[in-house]
Order: sequence, then C-alpha cells, then structure tokens
Amino acid sequence: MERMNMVVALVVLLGLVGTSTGAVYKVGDSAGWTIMGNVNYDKWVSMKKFLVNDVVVFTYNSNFHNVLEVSKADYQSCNNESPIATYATGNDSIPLKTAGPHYFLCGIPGHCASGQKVEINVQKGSSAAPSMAPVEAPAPDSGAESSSANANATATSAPTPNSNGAASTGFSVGVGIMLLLASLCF
Ligand SMILES: [Cu+2]
Repeated sequence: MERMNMVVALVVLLGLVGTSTGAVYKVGDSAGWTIMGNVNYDKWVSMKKFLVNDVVVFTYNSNFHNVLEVSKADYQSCNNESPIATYATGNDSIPLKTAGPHYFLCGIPGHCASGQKVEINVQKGSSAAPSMAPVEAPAPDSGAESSSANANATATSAPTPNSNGAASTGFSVGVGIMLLLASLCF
C-alpha cells in the first residue's frame, strides 16, 4: 500500500515535470486547425518562439481533418502519402522533441493546398535543460544572478534566463524524485 502511494506520488511528480517543461501552444489559437476562415498559420508561427520540449496542440473535428507530420519535400508538395507520424484524435498534443523545422499538414485531400499546413521551427534552448547544463550560464562576474541583470540579458540572449529557470526547476524536481526513490529502497 505504501509502495502504491509512492508510485502515485512519483506519477504526480512526473506530471508536474510534464507541465512545467515547455510552453503549450494551440495551433491557430482560437481558430484551431481548420480550413475555415483562411487561418494564416505562417503568421501564427511568426508570433511564437518554439523551444525543444514545447508542445503544440492541434484541435479540430476529427471527422474532417487530421494532422500529419511530414518531410520538408512532402510539406512543400502537400504529399500526404508518406507521413512521419499521423495524429487523428481531434485534440493532439505533440511535443517538439528536437530542434529544427517540423512540418505538419492536414492529410485530407485538398486541405493542405488550401493552407492547412504549418512549419514550426524549434530552437535549441530547451526548457527541460538537464542539471549539467550550466556550461552555458554566464560567468559570475556578469551578475546574472540578480534579477536586474537578468532583465538586461533578456534583450540580448532571450533563451538564457529561460533555460536557467527551467534548469533549477528540473533540478529540484530531480531531487524530489531521488528522495522518493531513496524512500522506496529503504
Ligand atoms: Cu483538414
């Protein structure tokens, strides 16, 4: 029973990790994933900055649409025949696990050509930075620890404060998990 509680606690902790790592973006915002209303997904993308471990959510009526992750060539030609991955629940949360471009389109004939496609460029700064990340952290003499310096740094290198914060979150969660594992063992 106690073991069960531990497992539950672990799951909850892992859930916290999941919600605290990375931002969640609903594709198309309130419009969702659609061919109605000429949603400009390029414009939607241009307002965002995607980092590794962010999540994009496609919401749509699964009777009329789906989501295919495809290669660049297939994206450009709207080819739906060799997707890398297929999603069709109507509410698909897709984690962006790797940096670089990710290409998504609707596989229903004609929809991609009508603009139901989105290219998401994921930048390297991970919000789930491992605890060994501080190589990138600025030298102590730059005073990056103080919040004012952080605010200044934001202008020049936006990802730094973000990954710093996430790294410490990840670290404390990691400690929590280790404590849990330790109590499981003893
Ligand atoms: Cu569609």
